[in-house]
Amino acid sequence: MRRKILKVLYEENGEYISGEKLSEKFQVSRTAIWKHMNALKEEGYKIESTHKKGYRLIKTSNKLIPEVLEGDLDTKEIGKKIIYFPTLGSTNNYSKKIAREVPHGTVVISEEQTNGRGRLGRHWFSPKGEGIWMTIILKPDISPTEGMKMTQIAAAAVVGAINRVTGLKVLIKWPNDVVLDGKKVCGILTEMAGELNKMDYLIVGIGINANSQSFSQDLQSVATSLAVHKGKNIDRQSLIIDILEEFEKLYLAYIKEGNLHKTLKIVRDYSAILGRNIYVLKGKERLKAQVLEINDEGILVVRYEDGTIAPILSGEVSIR
Ligand code: BTX
Repeated sequence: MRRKILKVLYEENGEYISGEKLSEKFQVSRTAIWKHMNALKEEGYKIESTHKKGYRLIKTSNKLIPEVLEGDLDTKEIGKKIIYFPTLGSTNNYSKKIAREVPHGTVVISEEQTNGRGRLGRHWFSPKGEGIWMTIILKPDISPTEGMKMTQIAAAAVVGAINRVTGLKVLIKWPNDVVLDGKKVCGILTEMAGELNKMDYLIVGIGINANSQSFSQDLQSVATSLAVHKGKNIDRQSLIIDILEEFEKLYLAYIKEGNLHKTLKIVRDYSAILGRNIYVLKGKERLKAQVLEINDEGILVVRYEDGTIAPILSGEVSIR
């Protein structure tokens, strides 16, 4: 009910609505409404209340309102159900727990993650209200070997959306980072569950530094945010909507056509490494290579210094 009250406040467009009206609408006492308002204020929503007029939501609070997101999203499958938390360990961990019980396309979003994860057990810094920390749960009828293609679809959706919503020119550092001036603004973590030839579910975790102003010393040299480059805060709600709508377009094209053509056009156009000299990181080894192409499977093809040409299925590269 609390979120439904919030949605009503939001739809009033900054105007007051009386406690009486709300209590009639939701069939609860005015004291109950008052308690919900206090809880929402504690969550960080800026709500003004006066004795005579009632309550109003100050829209600049820049907090996510999942019901509004659901309402504004123009999609068929993705985000029809949004599960929202003020705080959570990790949206990927939580999604794994619920994936079998929720519909395909469910999105889990949290204002902060206390245990955000990157690849190989690395930590992902996810401070409260500053970023977009979300996971899309998918149940496609595809082979598990295809699963990693979702990372490419997500990366393509994210660069397009950032470009449209903020005008910033971000690039994809294959396979799972989106960078701005060489620093990470977004990381993607795709995970799967199932058997060798049958996928149970797939989860695509997307972390975007939207409005962070600073990073800890160890992240300063590798991380940046959209707000730092834009010089002002960006609207997370609009960005989430654009990403999910674009993700659905590219995802459905892939399912329908059985290929990644639409996604790969974006991935190639916005690549930070195509044609560049890079290091391929293999364990402790760092091999010099040149990127030749991202092939139709979304796999990176490189030429090593000794002339050998080889595909890289996943893993780490760094720009020389
Ligand atoms: P990755 O392994 O490629 O990158 C992790 C590395 O990135 C860290 O070791 C650190 O150096 C750096 N890093 C950590 N936090 C940040 C940050 N906020 N911005 C920039 N660089 C950072 C990338 O893994 C995949 C990250 C996925 C995160 C999403 S958030 C929603 C979902 N839930 C979850 O727990 N993870 C995913």
